[in-house]
Amino acid sequence: MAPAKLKIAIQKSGRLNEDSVRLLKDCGIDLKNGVNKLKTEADNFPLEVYFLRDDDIPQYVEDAVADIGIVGENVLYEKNKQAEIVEKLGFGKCRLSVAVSKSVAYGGLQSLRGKRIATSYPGIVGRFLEENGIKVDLHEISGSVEIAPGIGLADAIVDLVSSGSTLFMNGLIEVETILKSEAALIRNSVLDADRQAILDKLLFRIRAVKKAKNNKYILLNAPNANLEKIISLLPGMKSPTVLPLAEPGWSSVHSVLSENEFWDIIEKLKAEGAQGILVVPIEKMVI
Ligand code: PRT
Ligand code: ZN
Repeated sequence: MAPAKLKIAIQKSGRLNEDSVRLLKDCGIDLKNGVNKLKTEADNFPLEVYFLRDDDIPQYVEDAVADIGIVGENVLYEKNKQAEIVEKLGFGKCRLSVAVSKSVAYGGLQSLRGKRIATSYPGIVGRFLEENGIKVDLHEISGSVEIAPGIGLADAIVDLVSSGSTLFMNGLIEVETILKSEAALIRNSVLDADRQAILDKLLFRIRAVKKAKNNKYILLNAPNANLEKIISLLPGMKSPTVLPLAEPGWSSVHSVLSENEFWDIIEKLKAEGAQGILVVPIEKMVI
């Protein structure tokens, strides 16, 4: 019998395609014959890749046509299929928000009662309004939702927002956030032992790639007199590496810093006399 392969569904083209393919590549997985097909496989990992419309991915994963998939949380929740999130992936970040014309004074959620609301997300929006006990006139439209208020089709819209420039260009302002979303790895709830083992291997790599992206490797020269203070500023994985420099009284210190605390710590290091600070990206990080 041929060895088991894990089947993954990713977006064929669109906002999540490039990052999904890059994630696999960063995990050391090389796809055969490019990506302009319906299906391909990896040369060096037991993975089969299906390229699909994002809207179809939750259904394919529920039906076990694909074992796993990469899709926006917004699509997963809208489709309401039996598929679990295994890992959030940190790209495709956006929010599903209510927006109204900037010329309207917005009086809170209750003011939407009885209003016409246009959206491509009737499932999520319907559930949200029901939970809040608000009845509206919901219009499902499949695209260009942002023009609905301007052409008199709706009083408000619910749409995905990332930079906010689409809303701004259409004279709309964001007034409520219903959902925050990012791309997520989803899975069918039942996988046989072989496929589960492949998924575990893939997840191990994905987590190492994610961790590396959020961290930087830092090298600096420190006067020995301030070494203890400088070391105390560095979180490191265990403790920093300290090596003597050729110049007496100085040491070279190496450590790992997370992106979030980066600028804050650099400033403090400089204040303690650190010099020649180098910050370099990390490709993979396994701890
Ligand atoms: O063809 P297929 O069906 O596969 O793709 P699609 O056209 O349905 O989806 P696509 O490629 O546009 O988006 C895929 C996923 O990217 C979405 O499901 C979200 O999870 C995520 N994502 C992240 C976004 C955005 N950011 C986003 N800004 N999806 C859409 N937008 C649109 C939004 O609808 C609005 O029109 O961008 C506009 C707003 O952007 P800003 O930057 O002007 O605010
Ligand atoms: Zn779609």
